[in-house]
Amino acid sequence: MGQVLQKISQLFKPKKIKLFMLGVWCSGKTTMLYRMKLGEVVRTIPTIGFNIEDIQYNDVVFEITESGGGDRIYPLFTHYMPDKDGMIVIVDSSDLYYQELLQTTFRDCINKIYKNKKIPVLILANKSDKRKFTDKEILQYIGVHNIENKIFYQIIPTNCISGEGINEAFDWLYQTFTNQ
Ligand SMILES: Nc1nc2c(ncn2[C@@H]2O[C@H](COP(=O)(O)OP(=O)(O)O)[C@@H](O)[C@H]2O)c(=O)[nH]1
Ligand SMILES: [Mg+2]
Repeated sequence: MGQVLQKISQLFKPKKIKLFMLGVWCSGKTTMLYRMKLGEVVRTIPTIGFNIEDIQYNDVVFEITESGGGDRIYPLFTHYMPDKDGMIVIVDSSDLYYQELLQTTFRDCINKIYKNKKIPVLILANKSDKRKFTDKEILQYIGVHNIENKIFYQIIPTNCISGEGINEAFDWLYQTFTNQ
């Protein structure tokens, strides 16, 4: 009986999708995570360690992990990748800094998730209120061309302050992961 009840409750449990949010220092990771979770702008302090939040959207729960810690912690990210379903890459579209670090880390993370099935990657061109770079420049900065055969992606301009693009981002994630 217990097992039957457990199976029934699992049927009604929302599907969980695990995403890792990658972005260099100050691109807006923590602000974005809490904007997505709470619908408001929180004052951030430099993140130490990981922030992990469950965010429900329709009948799906997105578990989003982001991390601070600077360049020394980046190589460690790959250890957290094997159970992830996809990635969010967040970029400050007014300032494309630490390109090499971002490209290397992104490529290493994707290689850890990849299991012969293209990985969904949502690219947030954040700080759209101060945007200076085109989609093409942002894709080059991230190094999408290096791993195009392993991912499929969508780029969406976002602004954490006004909330622009955030519903569109969730819609894309939802459509992508429920149609798989
Ligand atoms: N103008 C503007 N500032 C933003 C936006 N998103 C985040 N910020 C600011 O960027 C700074 C760094 O954000 P934070 O979330 O701490 O970045 P993290 O280091 O990647 O976690 C903070 O001062 C945020 O308020 C945005 O869309 N537009
Ligand atoms: Mg942070």
